[in-house]
Amino acid sequence: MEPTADKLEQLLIELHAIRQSIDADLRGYLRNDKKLLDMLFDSINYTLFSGGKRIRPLFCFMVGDLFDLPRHRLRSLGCALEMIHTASLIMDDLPHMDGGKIRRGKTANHLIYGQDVAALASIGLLTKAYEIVLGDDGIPPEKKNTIVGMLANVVGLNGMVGGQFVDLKFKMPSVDHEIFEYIHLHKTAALFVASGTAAAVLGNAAPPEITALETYSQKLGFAFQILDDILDATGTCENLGKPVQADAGNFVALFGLEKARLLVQENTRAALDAAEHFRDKGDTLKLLAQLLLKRHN
Ligand code: GRG
Repeated sequence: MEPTADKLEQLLIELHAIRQSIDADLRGYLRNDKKLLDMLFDSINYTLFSGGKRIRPLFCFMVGDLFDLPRHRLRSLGCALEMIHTASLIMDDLPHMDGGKIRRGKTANHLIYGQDVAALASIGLLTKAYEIVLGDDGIPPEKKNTIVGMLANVVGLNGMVGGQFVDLKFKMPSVDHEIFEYIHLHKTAALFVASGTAAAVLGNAAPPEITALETYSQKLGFAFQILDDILDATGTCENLGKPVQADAGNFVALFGLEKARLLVQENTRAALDAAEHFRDKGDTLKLLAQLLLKRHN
């Protein structure tokens, strides 16, 4: 199904408004009242407000809508997801990790603030994510435990840290399809899954609804990362905000453009099918999937 231009336009306008409120909330959570820490906060804010698309909190809000959850109930969770994502980008760019020099068209954090400060900014931001969910009086205690557990799990050994480890330590030619899938599912798709399922927990979703959201977000997250690899191999530096073909372990380099495009299609189709579970209410999820896969950066 091709969405109408009208519907996409409407969603874009809505996403823009949500993005502005997320930014305002993030600024509120990251107010610094200690002069001594100015440089650390500058480093955090530099990357946190450098033009991220805010996809994870946006997705979390879309899921909240499925369960008629008022947006303010998702404020801490949405911001926590963006903090985790930003922490991972700052760490990923460090020289002993992926060694990125440019992120979103701007000089990488550590090249401005130093590796020591960037590492602390990443850990500080990551910890803040747990803190703000734990400190949210609007979330019942038993749900807080579940959600913070989900966030810790997605970051930890069986999540992004594990995915990054495999990405760093298994290089061509030993990377097969299975290893590649592990990396993408853990580095990227897992945070999409946590964004959808944690919002669903807050919305008192039933187990089959959580399962449908898990499938939707995992397939979408996987397609999103493969598309990232396609853009990396075929896009322009201007569009991407980073040098093209930077990653030697890029899916396109390993398996070719045709296979990569096919995988994006297959996984998007599977995400759209999973959204069917929500009938008419799932239409926004379908639109979001189609929007994300039309992106050029
Ligand atoms: C400190 C949380 C934490 C993890 C440590 C460094 C690391 C382990 C993991 C790296 C994970 C990583 C950088 C995955 C890439 C995910 C990805 C596709 C990023 C681009 O997402 P977009 O397009 O970015 O949403 P914007 O710029 O819009 O925010």
